Amino acid sequence: MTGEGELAARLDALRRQLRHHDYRYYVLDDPEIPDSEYDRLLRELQSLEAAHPGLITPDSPTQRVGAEPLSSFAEAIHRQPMLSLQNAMDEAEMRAFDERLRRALGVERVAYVAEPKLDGLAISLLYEDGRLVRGATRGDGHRGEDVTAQVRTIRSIPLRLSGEDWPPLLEARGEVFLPIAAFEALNARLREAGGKTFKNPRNAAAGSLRQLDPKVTAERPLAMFCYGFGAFEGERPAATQSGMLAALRRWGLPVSPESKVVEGIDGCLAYHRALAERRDGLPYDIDGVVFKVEDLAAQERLGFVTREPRWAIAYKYPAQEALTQVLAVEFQVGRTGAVTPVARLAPVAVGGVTVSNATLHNLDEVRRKDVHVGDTVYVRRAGDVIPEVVRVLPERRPAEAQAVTLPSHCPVCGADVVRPPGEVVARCSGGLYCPAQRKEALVHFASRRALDIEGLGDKLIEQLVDKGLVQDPADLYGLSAETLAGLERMGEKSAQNLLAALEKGKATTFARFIYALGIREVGEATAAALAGRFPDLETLAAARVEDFQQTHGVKGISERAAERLCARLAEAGDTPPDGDLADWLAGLKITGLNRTTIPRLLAAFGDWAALRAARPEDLIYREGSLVEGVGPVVATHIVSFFAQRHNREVIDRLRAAGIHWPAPQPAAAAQAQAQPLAGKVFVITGTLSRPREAIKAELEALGAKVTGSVSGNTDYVLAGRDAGSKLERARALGRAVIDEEGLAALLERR
Ligand code: 5U1
Repeated sequence: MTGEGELAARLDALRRQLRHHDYRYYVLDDPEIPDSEYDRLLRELQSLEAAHPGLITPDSPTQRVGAEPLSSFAEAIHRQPMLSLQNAMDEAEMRAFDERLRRALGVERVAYVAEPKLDGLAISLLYEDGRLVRGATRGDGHRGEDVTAQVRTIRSIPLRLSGEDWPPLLEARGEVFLPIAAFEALNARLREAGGKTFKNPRNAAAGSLRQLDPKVTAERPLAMFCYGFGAFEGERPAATQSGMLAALRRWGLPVSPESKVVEGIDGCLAYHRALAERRDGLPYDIDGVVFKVEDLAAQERLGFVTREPRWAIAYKYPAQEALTQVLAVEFQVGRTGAVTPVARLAPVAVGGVTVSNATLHNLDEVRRKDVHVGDTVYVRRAGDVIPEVVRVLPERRPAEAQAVTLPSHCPVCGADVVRPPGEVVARCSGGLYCPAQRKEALVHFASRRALDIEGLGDKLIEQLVDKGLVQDPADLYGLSAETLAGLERMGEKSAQNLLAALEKGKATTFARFIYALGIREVGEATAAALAGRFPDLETLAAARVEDFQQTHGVKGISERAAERLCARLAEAGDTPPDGDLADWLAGLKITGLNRTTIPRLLAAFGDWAALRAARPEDLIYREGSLVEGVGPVVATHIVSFFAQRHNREVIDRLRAAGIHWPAPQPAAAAQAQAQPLAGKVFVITGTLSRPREAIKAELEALGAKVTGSVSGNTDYVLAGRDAGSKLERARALGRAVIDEEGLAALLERR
């Protein structure tokens, strides 16, 4: 075989394999190979195609997402109208339907194909010569929108049919939907980003499919089940509805695994009842069961009334949404301390279940949906997920309706509730003793990277807390061998081992201890950074939010104010103005230079000479974090944690029980030793005995920062021979000026 022939064969083989594995994974939900192996095949195909772009085919598995967003959807005319379904709302209507059909067909019993009615949107897929050439929405039944590029991103829809016996032209019809878990995840993402959420999976599926940019559609894990045919050229593969569905399956199209032939009305009712039982456990929303006459010839004989076939019906389930009233809004505290608003509702039946509580997610969501106590609201439940308030009917709001406010204290333990600026979720700060967070706090405390208490796992913690033996981590150290030995799955030996592990864990490090406290957003790295920065726990506990910030310039002075001030100072010349400097500055009438900022400015840049030497960048106020990973949000969590008396009490008891760490903490001490100039800002100027770069490197290795210009933040100016303007500036700003000898002396002192 030629090289070209081999390449073509390899491309073909890879595409066939990938198609097969897509089918196993996305249609059958039964993968044959691990993801890593799939990725390997895909990468090989991608790199071959990248090297030979002329050999890329539109139905290659790499070509699902089109390159360009559309400017609008083109019209798609249906070759055969897309019909809708008649409904039965109760058993009597269902019986009447069966009765009508039996009479019309002159038979005693009708066989039906039953399958779930998915709550999604109807889509037509057109295959010509086995290749997907068009995807279209239903629209008004005659013309819809061309969503080919979007439909191609749905992984369970084959771009090319498999098997042999597909007809030259096939229009498969079915429902595109978003599984509930994907819907929940999408809404959580939107909520986190502060965006508008989708009301239900159906809206989310429609919104995702009708994206002009198919890349957006590709990010939403849409799925599809085909339930029938539209246009069809060539020989029919079967004479029954179930036979046709089997053919669709054979050609690689997704068909509901729930679809089944049932006999007569009793079969229909039994199927409907059985599926209702399982409705909440299904991974997608359904709103009923569709029954279709099994015999295609009978379907043809029955025909249509206006836009509905006589041979099919949707027997609906109770709606998943209902109207009710918000009686109160309470706040729940989760395992991680998240404080979540929950609506207490007037009990209402939703989808066959009585609902009296619904989540409101967070306070932003409450504001966005504008929920007040007393409001009439739509609640929705789907699957096993917690019911939620979907929207308010503002026109039904009573005069006495009350706005919802976040409690200042945890409803469980009374600790402060904190919501750092910019955060969506409010949290209880009583992490070490709040009963709602007890188990989580203990599991974290004992975990390997915290105090590493071997043998103290989730199950044991569960028992200890449930039996009231342990309420906070300090209680662990009061446990006796007898108490422990009395627990389930705990012998004398394991009890002894656990006590030994507790004892062993007492000798820890400062960083581990900080991490073990479970302060919100303080992970291992942040705990280590804190341990390196703070000499002891007392200092850390006493820190204020501002203490975690490093500031430059003068608070309150903006870029614009700094620039205008410098310009006026330059105009003013060397001689100080007569009278009070503060008055002179106020007289400049510069926005931002006022009674608050002028004293700060003068405190930092004392006199006329210093002020005149300042450049805008010396004056402009900026903030940064002093400790790696600790911005204002994390700082708020740290400060709030230590502000809780109960947290401090637990810490005191832990230390009284013997938890200790080397003081000063070895890492900090070692770092201090190795980096005697940590945090110091140097400027090097003039001619020195060694190359400037070498001195710079040495200073940096000792922890210093070397900058190019002298400012109010400069700690030392290392000045050599013939130093010029920088030396002058340093003097004007009152910065320490040293020579090489001075530097040597400084290092010796440290
Ligand atoms: N499962 C299923 N859903 N569904 C919707 N089958 C089905 N059939 C439909 C529709 C609108 O219509 C055909 C009977 C024409």
